[in-house]
Amino acid sequence: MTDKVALITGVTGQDGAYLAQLLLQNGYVVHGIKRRSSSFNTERVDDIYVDPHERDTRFFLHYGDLTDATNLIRLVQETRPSEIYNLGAQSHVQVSFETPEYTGNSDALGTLRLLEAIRILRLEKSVRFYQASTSELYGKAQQVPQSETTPFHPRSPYAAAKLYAYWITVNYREAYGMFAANGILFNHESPTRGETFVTRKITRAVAAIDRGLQETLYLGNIDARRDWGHARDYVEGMWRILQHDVPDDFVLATGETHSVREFVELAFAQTGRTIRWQGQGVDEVGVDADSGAALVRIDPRYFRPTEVDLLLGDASKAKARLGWTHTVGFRELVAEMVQADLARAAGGKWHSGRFV
Ligand code: NDP
Ligand code: GDR
Repeated sequence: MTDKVALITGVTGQDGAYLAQLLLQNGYVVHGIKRRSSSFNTERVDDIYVDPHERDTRFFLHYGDLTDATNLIRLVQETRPSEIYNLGAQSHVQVSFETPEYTGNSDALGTLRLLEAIRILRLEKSVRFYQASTSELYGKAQQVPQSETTPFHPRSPYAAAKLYAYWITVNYREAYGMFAANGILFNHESPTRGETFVTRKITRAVAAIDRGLQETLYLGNIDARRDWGHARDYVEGMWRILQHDVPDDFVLATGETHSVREFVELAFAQTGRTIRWQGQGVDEVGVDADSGAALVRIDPRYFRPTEVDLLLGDASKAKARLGWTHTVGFRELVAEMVQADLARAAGGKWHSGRFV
């Protein structure tokens, strides 16, 4: 057991929920910041939340927002964390083209507000700060694979906002001697991945098509390539970054890259379907090899004004210094996500990392 106290922004998101679970297992007291919403938004953490009226708990939720500086200062003051994980963000790349100002406010300035809260409360020497940085920083990278030394070239308002967050984290480390560290994480997914990210959109559609609830899956650029890992592995890496003896920046990645097209093929294969591609460009269609049904079509609405074509990470620094490596490979990830969506479609309930 430990007397460590963690504060997590974005606790209701995919990573926040996995991280809260890991830290509770490691004996931490965990405080999470959730946003006020007109409908329930705590589904991912409902299974670890215990009503404080009922029995002792080490997991607490507080209302807050990264756009509200006074709220952040008060929460840091009240919860007195030894570790802060800044995972909260408007995290959707395509949405950031529609809401660039809000994305900058929450993702860039939100990070600054949290760092300032630490400084205002004079906690620079007692708090360790983790910033959720991203492989989107590399954007139009000239170098493959991408490592901590690869130059950044952001390709979206989201990536530009995260670039500011990355550098302000480095700056507070250098200027004030804070233990402030960036995890530059490549894409990581899970059965609780947000439904509008491409992997989950695909696995949900595969399950719905299998049950006869949907006919066609519409996608954008299926030739984009990503280095996809499992969120459970990556939150372990975040924790290790803050346990390191010095604050530093680390890439977490699998070292494998696959296209959206390959993800589609593998996902449908989980339900016994083979996809044959016909046509070209926006007219390309993914056809069921047995029935001839058009299961996948291209919708240019999902094309981005500027795209990130190829991400492939080199996590050798994290391996050497943190002893971190991924454990879940691409095929296993796709299988787990499809099986989870099939179980969900059949009425299963998510509990402790699986369906029961
Ligand atoms: P999610 O979109 O699943 O979760 C984002 C979380 O941030 C949610 O809890 C959301 O709340 C919260 N949030 C959004 N806006 C605000 C705000 N203004 N104030 C406070 N909280 C806010 O993202 P992931 O869990 O996938 O990612 C976690 C972090 O890691 C993000 O910062 C993301 O940009 C970054 N990242 C993610 C990668 C990935 O592949 N998953 C890779 C690299 C970086 P609500 O539930 O109410 O929407
Ligand atoms: P990404 O994830 O932009 O890499 O950001 P996303 O799953 O949204 O897109 C991956 C690739 O798939 C292509 N694509 C589509 N994407 C979506 N969402 N919907 C579609 O229909 C579709 N069709 C094709 C995209 O063009 C893109 O190339 C994620 C987020 O979690 C960020 O917060 C994080 O920082 C990065 O990963 C690393």
